[in-house]
Amino acid sequence: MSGQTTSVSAILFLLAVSVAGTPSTDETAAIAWLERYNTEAQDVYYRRSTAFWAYNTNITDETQQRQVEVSLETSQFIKEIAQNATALWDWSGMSFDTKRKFDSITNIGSAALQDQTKLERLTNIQSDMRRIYSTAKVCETVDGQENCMDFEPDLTRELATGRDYDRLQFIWDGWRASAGPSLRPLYQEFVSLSNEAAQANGYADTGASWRSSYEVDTFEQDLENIYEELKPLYLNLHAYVRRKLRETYGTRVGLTDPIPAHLFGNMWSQQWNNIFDLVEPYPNKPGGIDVTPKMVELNYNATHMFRVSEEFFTSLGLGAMPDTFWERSMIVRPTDGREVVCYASAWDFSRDRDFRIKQCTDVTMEDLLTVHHEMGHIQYFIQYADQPLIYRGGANPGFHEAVGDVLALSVATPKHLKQIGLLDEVTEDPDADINFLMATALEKIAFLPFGYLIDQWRWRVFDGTIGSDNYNAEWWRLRTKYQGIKPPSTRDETLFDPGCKFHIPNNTPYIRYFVSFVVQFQFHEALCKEAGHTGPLHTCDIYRSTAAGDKLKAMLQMGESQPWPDAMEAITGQRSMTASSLLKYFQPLTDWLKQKNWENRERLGWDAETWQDAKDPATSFARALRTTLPVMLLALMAAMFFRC
Ligand code: BJ2
Ligand code: ZN
Repeated sequence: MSGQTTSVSAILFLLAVSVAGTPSTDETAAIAWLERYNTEAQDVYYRRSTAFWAYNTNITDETQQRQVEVSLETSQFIKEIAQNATALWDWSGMSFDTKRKFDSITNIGSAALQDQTKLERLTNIQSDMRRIYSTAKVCETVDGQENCMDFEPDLTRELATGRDYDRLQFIWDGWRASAGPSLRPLYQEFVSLSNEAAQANGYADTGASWRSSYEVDTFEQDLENIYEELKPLYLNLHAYVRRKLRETYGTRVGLTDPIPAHLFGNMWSQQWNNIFDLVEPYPNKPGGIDVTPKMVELNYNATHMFRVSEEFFTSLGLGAMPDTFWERSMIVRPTDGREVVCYASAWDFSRDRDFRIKQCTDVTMEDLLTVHHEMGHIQYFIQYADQPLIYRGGANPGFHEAVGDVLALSVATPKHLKQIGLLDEVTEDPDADINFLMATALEKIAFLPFGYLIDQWRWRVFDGTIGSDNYNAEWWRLRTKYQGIKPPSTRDETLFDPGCKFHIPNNTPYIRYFVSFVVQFQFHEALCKEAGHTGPLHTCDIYRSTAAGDKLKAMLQMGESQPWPDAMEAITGQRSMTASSLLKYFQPLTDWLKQKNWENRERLGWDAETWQDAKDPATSFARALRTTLPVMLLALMAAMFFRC
């Protein structure tokens, strides 16, 4: 069925129930109309997913063109449905459920752009941004030959394993020089068009429209409160890691300064697990397990990693992957020279239980955890597949992000790794526990300020507080303020460092990950209780607990049909987001870090100005004046005194 036919048929069925121009209040008829919508929309979204998938797994001019065409057809469909819904139905007095459905289909995203040329431009910009990011490479000349490195796996591996300051900086700078500058003008134009669409939808700007998915007026303040609660733990981790990095890299890491951003084993310093070897609390004890060598030794491959993850889900009584998942997913980077969007993602095609993952899987523990993350999305898709299309989504976007991570918290415990053959022995030892918690903190606690700041930047870009002449400066102000890191080289406004993080050119909201990193510990604690776990929270493994599985399933099956506090209550008994489970999980490490930092007389935090002073001529002049002025005055007074 062509897109054109789809939208024409949509209009026809809508007109067929129209009542003399007055919106109807007949709820039974409205429900039948919504059901019809559901069937038609599934087809439309399936076509769209198919075209997007074709592009993401084979970036060419043709697949890009096709993706843009189908996107525009879909927007047309969405717009017509919303217009007709409003013309045909007055749902203000209908039930909660019907109202919720109508509210959802009349909130139409970028399709709200009235001007077709602008909509087409917006769609094209989004494709171009994805393409620029996904095909960017860092090239160097080796023995007279040009060698170009892809982000995955080349740059990722170099950053994860490299320990040479200058080489790491070469990779870090190279990536930003390659992807950033050409994204900048596109992003600027994107912001303006995207805001126009959001405003046509009744929101102040795109950021406001994103925040509305959380259905809480106090959302920003709630997050800020949670962030403040978690900050002391981050500051303690940061100070401890900073001292350890100084032991490795010498005075280039200042003990009261922000840390150079390229030293964390990750392109964005967002998770620091790859430098565990540099910061391990008890190097002669076990606990901080990286099972990568064991995976290699056991000849793991991508399929095996996905099967291990699937088996965890089925052990809880949750769903296995359908055959088509295995047949249609792309779980390794193609070797036939195709350019693909490698960044791991999970896809719901909206029909026929067609769910897929696209991941350029590397045989590492880090990727094993990412496999679980993506499989968590698929499990959510499976569980809410019987909901109407409108309700197939996470209770809020952060819930969707949390599912796979919750399981991964169990998978990464020494007890579990031993059970699945990835670890030879488990030692009961408090020092090993601290090693384990440190490894987990490098992944979970290090992430918190990063997860928080990305959309602080974007929300302010969308509401105009951050203008395009300040994109990079404000990005680094936030990176320094929250993460306590600084760039290893001078940045300016010809560069566009935010664009070098996938979710910016891909236009994926990011606060969902911050929410996820908080709520996943609430879910973990609740499921551990259900599984009858006793002992410290960080030792819990819910493997094979169908009681925990049932609890999780009940929440997943709700999809987006209820406001998220109801879903939260179904699984935890609480109705709000709280940092308490996370803090409980890390309590032993928090105590240890505080003690360690006290012994080292550590100054927590950093001077936020440090790197900016060094590069900004205005502030360096002011600083120079501040330090030299008193000396000059003294000299002047002395000279006058001796003359007299
Ligand atoms: C590795 C992971 C995303 C994810 C991908 C890419 C962007 C959206 C999807 C969506 C899912 C959905 C990712 C993991 C934790 C931190 C963050 C990061 N990839 N996406 N289709 N992560 O969330 O799975 O798959 O249904 O909305 O980006 O920064 O790496
Ligand atoms: Zn995700």
